[in-house]
Amino acid sequence: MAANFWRIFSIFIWILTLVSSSRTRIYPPNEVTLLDTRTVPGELKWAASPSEGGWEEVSIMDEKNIPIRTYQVCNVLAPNQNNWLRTDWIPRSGAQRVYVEVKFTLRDCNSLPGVTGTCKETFNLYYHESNEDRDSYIKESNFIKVDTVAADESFTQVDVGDRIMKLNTEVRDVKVTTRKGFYLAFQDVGACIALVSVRVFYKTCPLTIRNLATFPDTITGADMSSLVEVRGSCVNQSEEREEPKMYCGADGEWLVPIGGCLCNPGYEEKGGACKACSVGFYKARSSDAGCFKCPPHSHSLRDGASVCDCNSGFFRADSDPPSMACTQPPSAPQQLISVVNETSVVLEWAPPRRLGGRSDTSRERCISDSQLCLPCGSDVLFSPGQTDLKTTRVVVSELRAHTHYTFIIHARNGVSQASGAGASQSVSVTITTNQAAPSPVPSIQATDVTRHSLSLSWQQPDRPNGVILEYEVKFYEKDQRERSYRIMRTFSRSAHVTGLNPLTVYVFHVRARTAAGYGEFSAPFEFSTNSDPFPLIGEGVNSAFMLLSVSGVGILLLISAAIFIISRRYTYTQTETRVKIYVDPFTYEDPDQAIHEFAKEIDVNSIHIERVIGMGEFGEVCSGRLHVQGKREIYVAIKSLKAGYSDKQRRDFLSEASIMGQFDHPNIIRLEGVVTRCKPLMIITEYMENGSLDAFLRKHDGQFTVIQLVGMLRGIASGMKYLSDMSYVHRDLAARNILVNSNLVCKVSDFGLSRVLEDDPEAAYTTRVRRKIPIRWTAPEAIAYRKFTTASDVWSYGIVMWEVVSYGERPYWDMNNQDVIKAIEEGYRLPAPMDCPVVLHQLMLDCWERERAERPTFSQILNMLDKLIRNPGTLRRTGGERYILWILICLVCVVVPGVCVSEWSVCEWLQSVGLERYRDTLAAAGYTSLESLLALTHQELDRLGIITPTHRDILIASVQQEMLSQMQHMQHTMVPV
Ligand code: ACK
Repeated sequence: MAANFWRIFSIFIWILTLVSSSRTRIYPPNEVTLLDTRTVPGELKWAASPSEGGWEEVSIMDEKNIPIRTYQVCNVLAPNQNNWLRTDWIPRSGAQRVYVEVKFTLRDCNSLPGVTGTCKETFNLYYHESNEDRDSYIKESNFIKVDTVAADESFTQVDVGDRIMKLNTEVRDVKVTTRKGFYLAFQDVGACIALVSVRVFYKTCPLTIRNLATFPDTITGADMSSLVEVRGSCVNQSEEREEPKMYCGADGEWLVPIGGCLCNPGYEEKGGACKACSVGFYKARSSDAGCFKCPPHSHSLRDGASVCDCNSGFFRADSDPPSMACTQPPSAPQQLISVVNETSVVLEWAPPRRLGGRSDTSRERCISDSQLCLPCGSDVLFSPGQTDLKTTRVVVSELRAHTHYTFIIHARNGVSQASGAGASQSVSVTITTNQAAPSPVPSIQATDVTRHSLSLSWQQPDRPNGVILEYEVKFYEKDQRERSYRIMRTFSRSAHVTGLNPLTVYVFHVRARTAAGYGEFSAPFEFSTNSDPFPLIGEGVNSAFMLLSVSGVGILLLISAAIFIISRRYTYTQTETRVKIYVDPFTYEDPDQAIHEFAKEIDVNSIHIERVIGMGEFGEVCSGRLHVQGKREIYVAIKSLKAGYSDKQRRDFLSEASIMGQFDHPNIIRLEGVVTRCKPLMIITEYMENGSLDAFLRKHDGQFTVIQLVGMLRGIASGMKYLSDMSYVHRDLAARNILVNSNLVCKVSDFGLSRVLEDDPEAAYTTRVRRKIPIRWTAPEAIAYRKFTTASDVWSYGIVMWEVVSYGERPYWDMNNQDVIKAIEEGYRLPAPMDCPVVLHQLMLDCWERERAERPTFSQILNMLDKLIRNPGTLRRTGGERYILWILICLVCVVVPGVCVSEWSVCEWLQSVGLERYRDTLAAAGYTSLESLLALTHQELDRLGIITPTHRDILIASVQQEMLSQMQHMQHTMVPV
């Protein structure tokens, strides 16, 4: 029965072998085989236990008649089977996880006739790690079980002809990391099995190239989840772009590559390798996409070019990229024309005919004196410049007069230097300069300064450019700027200037004249005349003069009583309603919060600055246009904060806008907005065409009707009423801080707090207060103890009235601040200006009440002015009586000799008017004092034999003029209230 069984079984194996051996033995590329029984030549001779009656090695032939080794066991009838079969030692060769593929057949127990419960349908797989092949026997206890293997397919019939047997293939994996190799063992426990083949292998991620980096054949990790990090190496002719890396998975698959390499210059990627660019092509940078054709006028003669060489006659500048065509230097500029104007020359030329294929052509001009062939010095000016010109026109100025010059114009481009081309790209012209006006006088000195005169001297101009025929001296009072000036001419380099006012700063300019005409005026030089030795008020008062003053006061009292109409006191009514209160921006901790609450931020691009109109404390004041989107364009004034400001300056500067932004009144300067988000910071206000009121009035002295003047005053009063309604105290109300527009509308300006008085040139320190105060405009209580109120603004308004009616005269003329303070304390007030309606002067005097509660409010002032405008008749009565007053004074002086004492002697005065020659004549006739000369008449002059008409005029008119100017000083003290 057993022999029969084996026969059947062998046939079965044979059939099965035919089926299986028809398969090819090509392994997948990522599997490395350590053992394959089908490829072992000869017998396997594995260890078996028991050595007999258990596993048996059976050789069979495959279809190609190649013998293959199998092991079989089929002890299904006997119980308690334990048959072991062990492979030879298998070196692991670096593998960490090996796979065991077993192909086998297994007999279905049910199909075996007569078998009892001893038959099994599984076998067990074991392994044992070991460093060497030394065990010839099987030590079962060393082995670790991998798995129990069952068949997927089994056969039940030995009915070979109509049934195709299937082969079972089972794969198990084992981690082998501790020894150099291992054994495998198969344990049979009573099954009918044939091990047709056993293959042992491990997996690798096979060598690959990704992103131009080579990744080597890599054995997978020990665990199914492990990833082996592998660093790639750049392929030939490539360089690393970013470290190339890839991970090898347990299944022998590469994961996504990271980083990679780029082909070197001259090489491009083709099929995962870097191939040289062929002839006529180049690749400049490794990052370039590939090889490019050589640009125009260039070539490459060998493979692998990173740049193409220029064809002969063509060049490349250092800064030209390799992709740019090779170019040529430009040809020379053409049609050079020169136009000489005195000591400057305009050079114009046409561009070169050939630009050489480049756009960076510039003209570089050299210049030299043709005789000495020296380059021009740095004092010669070139506009727009001497080199790198992009235009074809240049103006050369500050050349020496009557000198030959040669100008060479070079056309250059980026390859001019590389090409070494020179003269062929240039054109030249020689010119001779003409006569030129003299340069300005470098400096002016003053000597012999007195109260009314000084002597000037100066150096010759650095470049006279000819014989100097004459010098011209221009001078003016600094305060007046250039509104009115005097001119003197002289042949020498000095001049004696007379007729100046005492203690006044004058500005002098000198210019020279040659046959070529006048040169430029020198820079301004400022000198001050000496002070008046006999101040009218204050310490050092001359006793005689005091007498004169006191007598004058008495007389004036009399005369004023006789001539002036005693003005009524105004009955003022208070009708103001306070609506809005001004907020002091300094109460804000953050000044920017105040500014953005009260002022609009303006986009700097909507401002077009046109010209500078003045200088403020913080920087330039300009005029310009503002065009806010959706609104019509308007003219504006732009005040800017100069660079390098401190935090305090920024705060003070912006405080003006924060204040102004709270006001909305036709007689208050309107704030358009601020620029704070970019530099310089700006304050934008409406533009006032006629500038500040004081200068405007001086410019139009005597040109307005009284009604026009009162109209201006009304505007200012209205603006001030608005400010006082808002509880804002201005503190620096003065004509210089009122702006006038083209319709003669006056608007109050110059706001700010601590800033105001620091900023005002009129502000001075007093001995009693620490802050600067514009003394002449300020009420006594504000000077004395800084009591600034609307009432002190009213005082200032009275001064502004006086400034307006006197067309910008300086209040208290040239009296010094101390004398002004003293005179006010003593009760004296400014007299009515010439032609001033009495009623206006009375209003001024009301504003200058010592007790501030007695002063009118702005509302009352406004009412008063409105009444005057409605009844212009009330304005007709003016202080023309002043003339009578003057005559009376003269009479007093004549009648009571000695009462009026002139500070000048007759002799000095005659000298000053150039009539010294009459000194003896007059002295002999008893004219020993200036006031005695007031008695001179034409008849008297006839009698004295003084007949020259101009001399007679001077003697009669000038003496009166002199006395009148002295009287003006007296009058400061002569209007007691
Ligand atoms: O007397 P002005 O011409 O008038 O010179 C000064 C100068 O700027 C410095 O303050 C003039 N100025 C100031 N604000 C304005 C304005 N809003 N419109 C016209 N001129 C102005 C001022």
